[in-house]
Amino acid sequence: MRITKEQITSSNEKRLKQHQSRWHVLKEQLEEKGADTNEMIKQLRLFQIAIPSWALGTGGTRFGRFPIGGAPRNLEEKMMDIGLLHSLNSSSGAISLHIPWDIPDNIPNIKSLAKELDLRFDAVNSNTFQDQPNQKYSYRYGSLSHTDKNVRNQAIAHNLEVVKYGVALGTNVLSVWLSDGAIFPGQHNIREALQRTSDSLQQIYKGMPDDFEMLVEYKPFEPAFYATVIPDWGTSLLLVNKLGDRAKTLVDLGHHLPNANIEQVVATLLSEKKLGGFHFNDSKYADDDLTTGSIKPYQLFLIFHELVEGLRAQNLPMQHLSWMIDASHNIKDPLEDLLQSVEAIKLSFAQALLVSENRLHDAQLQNDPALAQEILQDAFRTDVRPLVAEARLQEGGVLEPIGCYREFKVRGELIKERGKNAVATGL
Ligand code: PSV
Ligand code: MN
Repeated sequence: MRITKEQITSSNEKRLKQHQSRWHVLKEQLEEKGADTNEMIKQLRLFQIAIPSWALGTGGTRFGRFPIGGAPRNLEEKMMDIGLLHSLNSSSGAISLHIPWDIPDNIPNIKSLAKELDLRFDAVNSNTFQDQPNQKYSYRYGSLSHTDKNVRNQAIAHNLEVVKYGVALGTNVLSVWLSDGAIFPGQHNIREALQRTSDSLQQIYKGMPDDFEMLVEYKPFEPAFYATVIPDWGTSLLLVNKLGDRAKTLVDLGHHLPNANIEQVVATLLSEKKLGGFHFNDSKYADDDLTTGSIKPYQLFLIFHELVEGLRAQNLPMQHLSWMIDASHNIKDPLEDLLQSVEAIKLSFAQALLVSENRLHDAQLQNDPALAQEILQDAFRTDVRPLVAEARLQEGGVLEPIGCYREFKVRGELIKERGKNAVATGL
């Protein structure tokens, strides 16, 4: 299924009057405060968030799965789904592949489909946390950290193969997440497992082309419930610092112990020039992989505030980092969920753009926490939905993504095309 230009225009025409009156009020209000609304719109229009190839089906949990039908059955169909999202929100113009869940068999065809859908390839992800059919050595007891050199070499070779796919697709970022770790105390030698991981990462790093970046993701637990080898940002930073300039840390919002101050992690990594990318999602307890912004929107805003301020201070554009959603959908329609996540990310970004950095900095220098809070919360409590909608409109998307998704009966069409029992590869 494809959404046509005519569908977009006629859906926007219906909503235009109401949008314009809301946008007019907000624009005036923002400009009275000295905000440059044109610049904000420009930044919002440029901002693209990659969709992971594994987030387009209903993931379920280990207790059960409730497929909703019409799931994409192969990479082409996944790209078509992302194309649908992108025509609605004009901000999902990138796809991130997990190998071997999504191996691009016919690269020229995949590339021309991507071009047609206005998609680019974001980071490629390796997978050494599952065994694949016909794989020689098992990852049951780890991959890059394994005690057996043969297993480590197999995992290194897999990562370099993923890099090759990346090169062929035109990306230059490899994202590595390891589930390596011990489930029980004493299971492995913590010090030696870290050392072996570091050595294996060195070999991957050395084997990458000179313009390739490696992002190292951390996670405190699951599936290793006692001691994950790369459990936190400190360990990731330690490893990437040893690797070199092209190795950076990747922050997945769900990969922290409860109440961790993620915005502080972001600020610290940024100031060390070691923040490489993001996996957006939201969580109440652990790696819940819920819709971004559904649980802690204030935290998301504070993270964006650090990002906007930190990147600006270093004269770097937002595009300097890899932005991606990493979520799992248990009961919602995955495409609606992704539309909601992208919207929440853009709203937080827009609110962060509203923070008057000079005033905030003065308040900080004057040691005035009450004023600092007023400034931050003035931005956070501004309803910026018309601003984000205006940016989307100008970029060729629809005013109301979820509303149009339902109006165009996208899920129903996908079920007609692919069937009720279609299942997507991935988790
Ligand atoms: C692990 O929980 C993770 O966040 C990593 O990014 C994986 O690549 C992804 O989820 C899919 O399992
Ligand atoms: Mn992740």
